Amino acid sequence: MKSFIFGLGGILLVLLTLAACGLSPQPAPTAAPQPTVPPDEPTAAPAPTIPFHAGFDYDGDGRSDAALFTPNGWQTALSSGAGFDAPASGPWAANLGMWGEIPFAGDFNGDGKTDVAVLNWNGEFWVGLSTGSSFDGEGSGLWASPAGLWGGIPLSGDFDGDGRDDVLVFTENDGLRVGLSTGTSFDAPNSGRWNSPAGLWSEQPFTGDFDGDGKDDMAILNWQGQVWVGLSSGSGFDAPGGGQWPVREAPWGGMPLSGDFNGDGKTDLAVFTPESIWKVNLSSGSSFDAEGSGDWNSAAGLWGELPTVGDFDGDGRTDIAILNGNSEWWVGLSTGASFDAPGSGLWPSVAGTWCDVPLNAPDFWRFDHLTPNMQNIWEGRFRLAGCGQ
Ligand SMILES: [Ca+2]
Ligand SMILES: [Ca+2]
Ligand SMILES: [Ca+2]
Ligand SMILES: [Ca+2]
Repeated sequence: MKSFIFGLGGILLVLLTLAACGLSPQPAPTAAPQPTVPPDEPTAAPAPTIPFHAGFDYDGDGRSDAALFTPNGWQTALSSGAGFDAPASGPWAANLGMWGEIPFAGDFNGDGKTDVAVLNWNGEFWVGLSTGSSFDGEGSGLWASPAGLWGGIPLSGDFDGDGRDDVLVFTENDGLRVGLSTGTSFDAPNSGRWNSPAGLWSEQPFTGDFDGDGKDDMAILNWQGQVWVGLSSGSGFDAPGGGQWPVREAPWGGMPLSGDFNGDGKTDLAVFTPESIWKVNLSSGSSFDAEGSGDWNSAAGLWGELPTVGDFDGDGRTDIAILNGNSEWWVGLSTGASFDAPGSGLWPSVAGTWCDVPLNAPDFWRFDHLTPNMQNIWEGRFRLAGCGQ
């Protein structure tokens, strides 16, 4: 018995020895360790404040999109975060807008989806409410208002801070006319002429919540490179704190674009210059020279192309996008200190061709001195050089 056990032990010993020598079948080699994959970046927290212009978010998903007024109707280029080709991009049905009328955008009924409107030759406002896939939502149509005047420049903003964007018409001889939205018209109480320390015809107007109090304000850039601000009280642009604000650098001849480029809740001013430089003037609430102001690097933008703004990646900071003569969209995503965050560059798109009018921009169209290849001559209609208009 003992010898049998020893015999078994010997056999086992031999087998173990053989195994150790690699003569018995080996288990499959373990796969080489994989390079460590960093976990996905956490999704950026939503912006803490309601963005100016409701962020130009036509489908209401939290990322800004582009909308275009074209001779053949309305188009949207919806952001997916990496392209302007999200589903539902392309032509959107609407019952407003003759080519030659003046388009603008805002969330006029305050439902979180940005709408479109036109000011027509009769001084009427026609509104197309977004359904998320068209501009013919219930309530669309002619909106009554005391503010309309053909020849004026319509700008939008939530001037009384009730969550619905209103219209401001900047006129040559009739001051600033405001139409406050009721959700179905632009004639809420306090609509009419609003006083302001800012705003002479021939200057460049823009809007935004410059002091971050929840009511959108208006401002102008003048030929001296000065910026004058009219802060909204809810019934005028003459609240305390308005007047000339110090500015870092806002050269006349550039294009002023407003947005919250550093995401602090106060609307800032960027001026895109003929040298293709983005001069960013950050609002402190009482000036446009807060820390971080200066020339921002950008992955996008040559002078002569059509600059627009929006928070295209939905991180709370306003970005820039440019539609160029090849009908390409180039995007510069804000880092808070530059427009070249990862993801910037050429974005695929299903809409936006040269000569379309992109809406995400203040009015710079009427100025005919801007550039030889994009003459924005104001003769009652838009004119883009080479567009046969
Ligand atoms: Ca809306
Ligand atoms: Ca409002
Ligand atoms: Ca304000
Ligand atoms: Ca800001």
